[in-house]
Amino acid sequence: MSKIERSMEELYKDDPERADAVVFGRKPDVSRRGFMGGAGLAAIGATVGGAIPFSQNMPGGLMPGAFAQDKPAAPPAAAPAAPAAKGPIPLNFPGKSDKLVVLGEKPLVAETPESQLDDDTTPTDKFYIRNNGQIPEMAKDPDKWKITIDGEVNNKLELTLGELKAKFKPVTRRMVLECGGNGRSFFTPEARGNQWTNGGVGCAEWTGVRVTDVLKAAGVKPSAVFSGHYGADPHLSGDSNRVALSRGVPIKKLMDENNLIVWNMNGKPLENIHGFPVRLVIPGWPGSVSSKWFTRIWVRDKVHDGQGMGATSYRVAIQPMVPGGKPDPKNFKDLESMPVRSIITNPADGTKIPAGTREVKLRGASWAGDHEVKQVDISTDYGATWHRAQLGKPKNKYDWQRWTATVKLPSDGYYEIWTRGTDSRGVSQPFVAGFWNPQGYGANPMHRIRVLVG
Ligand SMILES: Nc1nc2c(c(=O)[nH]1)N[C@H]1C(S)=C(S)[C@@H](COP(=O)(O)O)O[C@H]1N2
Ligand SMILES: [Mo]
Repeated sequence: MSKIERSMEELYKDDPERADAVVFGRKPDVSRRGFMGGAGLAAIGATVGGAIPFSQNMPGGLMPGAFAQDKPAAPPAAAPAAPAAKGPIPLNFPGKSDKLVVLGEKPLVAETPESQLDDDTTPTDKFYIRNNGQIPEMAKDPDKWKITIDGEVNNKLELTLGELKAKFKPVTRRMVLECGGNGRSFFTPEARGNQWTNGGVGCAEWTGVRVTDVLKAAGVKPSAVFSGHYGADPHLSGDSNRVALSRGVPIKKLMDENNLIVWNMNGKPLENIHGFPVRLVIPGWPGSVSSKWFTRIWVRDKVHDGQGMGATSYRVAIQPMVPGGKPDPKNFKDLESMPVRSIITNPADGTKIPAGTREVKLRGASWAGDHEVKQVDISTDYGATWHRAQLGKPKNKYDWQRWTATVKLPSDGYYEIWTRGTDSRGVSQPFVAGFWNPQGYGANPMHRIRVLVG
């Protein structure tokens, strides 16, 4: 134990920002973005050091999370070849909020900052975007859109969306959709892929028909093992022989009655960017199985081998591997249920609160893949003590759970407020992102915000 502790202390002395990244899963460049602007430890001490009420609980030499709002960078159009833009890039896309942050432009990927996830139901303009291929042109005649269910079924189905709507009973469910890579930026060393913080998630009202009802009409054969899902978006290269994304799930998960084929999101036809005219919503598992611009479920007699299956895609290590190490291809399994996560949605990170304030009301959300969230706990003293939040019930299975809490702050000063969710099995969010894997799945460390009183 002392060996690791000593070296961590040394790291704090030599490179506090880096050490902070190791302990809290925060990237050094993210820390630098805030009010410290890259200033050294001495300046930090002078600015907030004396005013950190729980500083005795901070790991030795900890750099407080940099304070104040991140300064938005210029939108991409105004900064053509700017190397490594400083600060988040606001999204500029029709129908979407400019509070979303661009993580990638080709393909287009944007996340929702935690403080923009403060609604019970995520408004469509604030819902994150994740594409793997090109964005297809908007379908002209949605009711003629073709959907195929084939493979290990007794009756191959070829339906139009119009027929699907007429033949099966529609249901509406509020359910979380979350990218498999959500939380990836908290891994050290950096894992390959879009650097999501906690914002690859949203919880919308989805209207559509049950996948199980449609599968019953097709008659699934006993030989069925897995599904393969397809959408109409062209591959990024434009090569028509290649598929942008085609993932699937074991038959047991496919048969979950919560899986929907949806055409409405929040009571309106799907936006094109979210899969118009029809998409799958397979809740609880990586968002990549929820095909947008949905065209086909191929029921298979073996594990699906489409684009995004196998190797290290959407897969985690079976035996823990050395962070940054070389992956052994045999040591991977598919990421199935997403892990428990809780976020503080109000106040926003970096909020300044008037001097003399001794109580802060918090709001947040939590969810846990296939599981329910059992409790959410809050700490204002770097994890020394915890306070139970009031946790709401999900509206239906796979809804997220909103929570509220009131925390007392003993004096003015700099605080960090941490939230930790625990699922129905008793599994909690860890302090740091563990179980590193090359493409960065499953990182769910506690969410941490910074507030300054006075
Ligand atoms: N056809 C198609 N479906 C897709 C994708 C895609 O690239 N193509 N991306 C998937 C991934 S990785 C995620 S996380 C979700 C994102 O859905 P959203 O963009 O509506 O938020 O859609 C999934 N469905
Ligand atoms: Mo995703």
